[in-house]
Formats: sequence, C-alpha cells, structure tokens
Amino acid sequence: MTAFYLTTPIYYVNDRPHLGHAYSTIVADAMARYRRVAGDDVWLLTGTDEHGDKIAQAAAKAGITPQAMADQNSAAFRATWQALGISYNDYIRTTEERHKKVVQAILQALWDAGEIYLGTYGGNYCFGCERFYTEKEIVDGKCPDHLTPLTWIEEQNYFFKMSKYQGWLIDHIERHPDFVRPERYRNEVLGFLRDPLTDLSISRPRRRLEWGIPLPFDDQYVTYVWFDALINYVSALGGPGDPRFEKFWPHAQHVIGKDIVKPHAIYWPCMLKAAGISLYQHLNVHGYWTLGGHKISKSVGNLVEALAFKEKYGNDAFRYFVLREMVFGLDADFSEEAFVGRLNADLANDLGNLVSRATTLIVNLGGGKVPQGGSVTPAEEAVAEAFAKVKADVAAAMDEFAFHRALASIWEFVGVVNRYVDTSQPWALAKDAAKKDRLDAALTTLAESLRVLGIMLVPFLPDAAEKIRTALGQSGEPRLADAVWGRFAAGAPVQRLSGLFPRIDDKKTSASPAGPVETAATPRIKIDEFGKVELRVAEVIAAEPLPKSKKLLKLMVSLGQEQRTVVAGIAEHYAPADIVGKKVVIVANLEAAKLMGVESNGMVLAASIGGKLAVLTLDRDLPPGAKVT
Ligand code: ME8
Repeated sequence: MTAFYLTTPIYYVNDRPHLGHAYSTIVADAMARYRRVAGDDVWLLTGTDEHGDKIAQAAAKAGITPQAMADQNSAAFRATWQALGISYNDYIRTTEERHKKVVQAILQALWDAGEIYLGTYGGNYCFGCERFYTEKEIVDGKCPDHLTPLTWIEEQNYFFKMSKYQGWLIDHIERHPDFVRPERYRNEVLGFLRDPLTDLSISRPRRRLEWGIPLPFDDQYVTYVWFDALINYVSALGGPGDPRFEKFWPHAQHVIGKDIVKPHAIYWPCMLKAAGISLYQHLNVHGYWTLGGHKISKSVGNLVEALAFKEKYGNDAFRYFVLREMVFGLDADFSEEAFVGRLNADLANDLGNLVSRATTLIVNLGGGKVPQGGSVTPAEEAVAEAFAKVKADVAAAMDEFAFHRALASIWEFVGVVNRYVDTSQPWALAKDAAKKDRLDAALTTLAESLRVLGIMLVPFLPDAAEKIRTALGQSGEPRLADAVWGRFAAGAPVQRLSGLFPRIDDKKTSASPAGPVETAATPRIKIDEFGKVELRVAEVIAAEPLPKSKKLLKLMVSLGQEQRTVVAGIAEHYAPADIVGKKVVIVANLEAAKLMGVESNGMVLAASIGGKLAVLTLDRDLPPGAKVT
C-alpha cells in the first residue's frame, strides 16, 4: 500500500468559508477519494490558520477575543466541510498545543543552528496580507491585493537566513520539473527567483502584536504568521520522529490557490531544508474563481453566496460543476446559468438518463437480473475497449490533478454507452425470441457499464456513485481494481434507478447570454422542408478575429472543390488556433450576408447552453464537402 498525504491551505478565521475555500477543499477531497479507491493509504489534512494581525484586528472590530473569533470561524469551516461531505482525516488549528509545540521546536533548532539572527527592518506593510511589500510589488502606493494604503513600519526583528538557499532552491526546481505545477506557476516561481532572495522576517514584536506563538528564545516576540502556518503540514503529523510523520511526510503534496504560491514555493522549501526535513513532493496550484467575469478580491461576500448553491442543487452537482468547469491551474467563472447548464446537460441528460434507461431495461427486459453473457460482437467489444481507455486516461489526468480532463474522459464513456443503447435497441431485440442472445449481450454490457461507472465516479460524485452501486447490489468498498470489464456475476439483482439528477427548469434561473435551453416545442416540419437546407462538411483552413468585434471570427473553409469565407459568432469560445484544422458543419446554401463589413457565405453550426458553446464536428473522418443529411 502506498502512502499518500494531501493538504489544503489552512484558512484564515477572520472570515466565513466561501466558494474559493470550498474549491481547494473539494479538489483535495476528490483526489483523496481517488487515491483511496486506487488502494493507497491516504491522509487528508485541512484546518484553520488562526494567529496574526489579520485575526487580531478582525476580533477587535467584532469586540471579541481573537480566540473566540477563531473558535467561531474554525467551527464554521469544519461545519461546511462536514456539510460538503469532505472526507478529511485530520483538522488542524494553529492555536492547538500540538502545533505550537512543533513550531517552537523548529524555531529553537534553527536558532541553535545559527539560521536565525536579530536585525532591523523597515518596509511597507499590509495588515490585510500580513506582509511587507517591496517597491516593485506596490501598485500606486497601495497593496496590490487589497488596494488599501500600506503602512511604513520599522522595527527590530528576527530573520531567517533564507537568502542563502536561493541557488539550492533554483537547482531543486530545475531538477524536479513538476515540484510546482502546472508549469505556469513553476515559471512564476523561477521568475521570482531571478531577483535576489532576501532573508525572511519571522517575528513580530509583542508590543505590536500579542496574538501569535512566542519565540522560544525571546518572549518579547511572537512568530510571523506565515512561518507559524506553513509548519501545520508537519505539526499535524506529529513532527519528525512521530510514526505518522515518518509514514506520510515522504509522500506529501499540497493544494493551494495561486495567491499563496510564494510562501509555499519559496519560504516553505527553504524552511524545510534549514530544519533538515525533506521537501514535499508537489505543490499543486489552482487558479481563481471569478463571478460573472469579474475579478474578485478575497473578501467579497458573494463568494459565500456562490457556495450556497450546494444547498440549492446538492453536493454532488456542486462538486461536479467546480471540478469540471475549472481547468486546474487557470481561472474560471462561476455563474448560476453555467452551473444549471452543466447540471442539465451532463448530469441530468447524459448520466442520469443513462442510469435510468439502463436499469429500466435490465428490470423490464431482463427480469431485474444481469443475464448470462450473450455472445460478444464488435459493438460490445467497442464499449469494453472505450472503458479501458477511459480508465487509463483518468489515471493519467489524476496524476496531474487535471480533474476537468478526468471528468471529460468519463463523460466520453457515458456518451459511448448512451450511443450503444441507441444502436443496440434492446427493446426491439426483446420482441424477437431469436434475438435473445443479442439482448443478453446488450443488457450485460449495460450492467457492466454502470458497475464500472459506480466505481469511477466515487471521487467526483460520491453520493450518486453509491446510489448506482446500491442499485446494482454492490455492497463492498469500491476499488479501482474492480473497475475492469467482465466482473459482474450473472444473476446479480439490479434495481431501477431514476431521477439521479433531476433536470432544473432553467427558465427559473436568470437568462444566460447564450439563451436558455430551448425546451418549448417548435412546430414540426416536413422532410422536404428540411431538404431545402444544404448542410456540408467544411474544413477550417484559416481563422482570424474580426477587428471591432468581440464575438465574430472570420473563417476560410474548404468544401473540397471550393473555398469560401464564413463569419461565425464563436470568438468568445474558440481562439483562431483552436478551430483551424477542424471539420465543422455549415449551412452551405445560405444567402450571402455582410457581417461587420465581411461577406459571409454560409453559417457554422454550433450548440449552446448556459453560456457554453460547442461547434459541431464529425466523430469520424470524412472529406470536406460531404453532404450532411
Ligand atoms: O491564504 N478562487 O488563507 P485564506 C479560488 N491562511 N480559490 C480561492 C479563492 C478564489 N477566488 N479565494 C480563496 C490563507 N481561495 C492562509 C493560508 S496555508 C499554510 C495558509 C482559496 O483563508 C485558495 O486555496 O485567505 C487560496 O489559496 C486560499 O483559499 C486562501 O485562503
């Protein structure tokens, strides 16, 4: 059994939990659950960061003691994680004795080793961030994060000799390309390290700040909150020498948001090196959630409201949305329209329908039991092969914390199985006794598909995955090792499972820019009316944005014999480079029209829902010009 240790940031207790905190914690939980089904011995740590100016000031403002504020908000974080079903193994608070003890032991060891000295420091300080800012970082004389004025502070403090580790750290990062990942953050860190690294002020005079861990070698000072906080990752395991530490620390990985890369990628490795503790394995950095496209600072209340969607739509839907929507490492936008769009399309339609159709077919046509095999044809083999590929793709994606990719792969498989239902048509097979063997093969394939989905979905949709497994009578602990084709015993009972993710009426949510999903019936048309529309496959040869237009791309497409210009309203969803080389479908006999001064000869077909847009492409290669009927 491989040990696996994963941590979230420990959150400040001056505020309530919000969407951003929830995202980091859900990401860590999904990874922990994945590693558990994969058979690893997992330890998931989260907790709260309770010392420092920020908390002291918030408490003073609220008229309570810092400890009372910490108690209240730490409990609020814990309650939120319980409500979200976060499967943490430990919850650390930096005001706990077990933490203080390890912080003081490390400080004393560094002091004894001459790694810490007393010096004078003057600088521009932000109370919100709890840190000094360099001239280079300051924006218009203000804190670049909070946009509030900085305070000049000069004082005697203790310093950690961080500067001497600069060369060593650059070397470590260069030798371990995925120490900080995704790569953009590694580059950012190497960028910081191109400037000289200064020593780190690790104390605050007590006359200015009482709320911290006293330095063991000078009780006139408390520990700088970042020096205190980072050590939580080690103190929660009991510190060096503790069996739990010895077991898990060599496998440590951290999850953080991009705002706290510097302390984690620079201070923390230097601190560990100086203390003679091995470094963590990976720092996994994610981007920021924005709301309605606006950049948000840390303390905006509507992030709290965004988190409330978990009550409105359920934990699984919430987890799915955040894990699928955010490309790990990049920023993403949260909106109710996008949320409902994904819920309806991916969860209600694709997955929910599949589970309902497949279980209903097995109950109605197979007497509620997995049949005796049936002979396997290429159609059944294709489903089994698609799954084997998806399982491998999910493993590769999860190795890199690419949750969005893992989910996209699983949904490819859901699509494969849905199409298999459409093409195998078990209801038609059931009408012909001579086709019993085909029917058995189809029902077995559906049962197998749901069984493996009931395992693969555990990290992402824990509640739905359990319902699927229960409907299939799978009561043991889910294990990835069992997600292999052909393990379902013939005769196993299957129950009908419908309404796994009820569809949300998106008319009730505010209209999305792309318009709500069209559910109202449009009048039916005759086949010859449809025949008037000439649809053809077109290969995009070149694409460029139209100056002055945010929405339009000018495409040069090939229809085999001829080339033409088509203007498409897809610029907000596709960069020119993303669309060039794709084979799309166009309405080829549309009258020419001028758009922003460019003549367009045709229209590119695209589907849209909840602010998302996808251009129609072919799922198998055909030459440009091919007619679409
Ligand atoms: O920085 N989008 O705590 P904190 C995505 N106590 N994630 C976000 C986010 C957003 N808009 N806003 C916050 C601290 N986060 C320190 C950490 S660790 C030793 C000490 C998430 O309460 C993200 O993970 O300000 C970010 O790094 C963290 O919350 C900051 O939480």
